[in-house]
Amino acid sequence: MSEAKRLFFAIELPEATREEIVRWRAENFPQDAGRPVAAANLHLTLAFLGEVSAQKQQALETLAGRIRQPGFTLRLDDAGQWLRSRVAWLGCRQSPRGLIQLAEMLRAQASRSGCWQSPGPFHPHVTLLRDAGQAVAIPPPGFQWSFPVTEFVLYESHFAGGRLRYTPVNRWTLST
Ligand code: 3AM
Repeated sequence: MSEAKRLFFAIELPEATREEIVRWRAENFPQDAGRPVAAANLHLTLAFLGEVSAQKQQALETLAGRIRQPGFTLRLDDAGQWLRSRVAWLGCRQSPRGLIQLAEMLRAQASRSGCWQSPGPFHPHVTLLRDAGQAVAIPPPGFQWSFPVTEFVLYESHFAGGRLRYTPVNRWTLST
């Protein structure tokens, strides 16, 4: 029997955007503010699934493939910190309807399939720093990254070579 995998659905950020964000982060957050998330790992989580068996993964992928909705534009123009979870993040001042709809759909499918259920409402964000246990100065407004979201991705989270890696295992196009 194959081992369970730690999985989550997310939106992938374009590589150029990830690189720009990393540069901006280095210029705008003090080095001791927290542990920076690697550029390759910057993403926006839609639904965390926890440890999932191969059989359940197959069922979730089938359900994900049934989602029919148009793409949307994501504009990352907000930043903040959650002290309780010790993260600093990027987000949207106004979340697109399509983003909320997609996350809601995936979370409901996961919950119906008996996966781990995310507590509370969906707070769309891209984690920038972890272990940010002390209040950090949030960069002033004026930054913005905008990009079209035309697909969503199923990622596996795993440790390899002493590092946390997020590997895409499947992706689905958003279309009407
Ligand atoms: O990108 P963020 O940080 O929002 O925090 C984890 C990361 O989301 C989250 O899943 C994403 C990929 O690991 N995550 C990890 N464990 C979690 C849990 N038990 C979790 N989200 C909710 N509950």
